Amino acid sequence: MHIIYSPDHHLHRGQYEFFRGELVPCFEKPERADYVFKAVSESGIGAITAPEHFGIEPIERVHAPRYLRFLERAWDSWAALGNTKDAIPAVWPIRGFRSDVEPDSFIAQLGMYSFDSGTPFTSGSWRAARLGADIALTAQKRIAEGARSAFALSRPPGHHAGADFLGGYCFINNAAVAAQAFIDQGAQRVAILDVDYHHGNGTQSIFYERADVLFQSIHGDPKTEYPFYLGHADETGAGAGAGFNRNYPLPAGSSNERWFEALDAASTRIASYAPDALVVSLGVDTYVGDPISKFQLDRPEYLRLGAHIGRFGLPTLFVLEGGYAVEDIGVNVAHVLKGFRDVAG
Ligand code: 6XA
Ligand code: ZN
Repeated sequence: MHIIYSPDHHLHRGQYEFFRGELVPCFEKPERADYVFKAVSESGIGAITAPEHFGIEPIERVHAPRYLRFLERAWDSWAALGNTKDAIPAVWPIRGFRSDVEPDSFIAQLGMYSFDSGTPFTSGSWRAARLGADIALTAQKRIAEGARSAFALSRPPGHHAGADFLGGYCFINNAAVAAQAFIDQGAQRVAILDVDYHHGNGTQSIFYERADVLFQSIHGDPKTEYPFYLGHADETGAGAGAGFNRNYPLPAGSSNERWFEALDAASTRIASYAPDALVVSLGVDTYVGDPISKFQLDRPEYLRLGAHIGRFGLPTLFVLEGGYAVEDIGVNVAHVLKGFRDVAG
């Protein structure tokens, strides 16, 4: 398995996020990827190499250019207002407000391009997010060159980022960028399987009206779990994409048995779709010890998940998403990859 990594994810280091009424140190922190790097290094799952650089074009295939320009300039705009701390939005154009008029104020723009207050933007966020996309694209390239599998070991994560919005610690949707790259290079169908605890609302929204990318997500029921407003079972795609989106919302606290039943249902759909490639949004915040999530997966389940994915027999690109039990996420990710490798070679 090819593993793509750069230590420059450290460029993105948010200080605080709002959590239950107070500012707390960010859950999404550089140590997460450091622990994953350590675990995959020690496991010998595959060679770890640096990303190549692909420019902005493959990112513009899934994100609006004006949103990317906003992100590129965001830190300078924020700093020009005399700010030195992280940029955090505090006002949003909710129903009845106008979002078709681009405001001049950076504060207003930040609210327009965000859906939560939990995603601090720092001086290095744009460079780290770009690097994350390069890591996903390098992993995708390895598979396009014939590799069976690759792992994009990057942060910040991506699956909450939509075509023109950030949130949930995500700025650029790495899984979507990689899936689109497969399509642009000739794939007819790509499946995305999102196993993070949280619904991949950004990925869903990017591909919702398309049949060439099947999106499936197993996650905490959005009636009680973040991101709350998307991820219900009746969201099945629209227009040409009708039938190509499937959500498996599970109650917080669901058993592992129930989680694997959802995985079986998603697997049946993947088999009938017969994709050319599979992208896995690999969050391990499904872990029993995760501080912000409520499923119960543990080491044996991560091995089982990896082996299950290996049995699809597909070219497979793993992209790192969430997981906040910092010292455990490395081992948990390595277990998924080991389980996969034991089956897929
Ligand atoms: C609210 C929780 C954000 C969860 C982000 C995540 N600040 N997404 O792990 O997969
Ligand atoms: Zn998550």
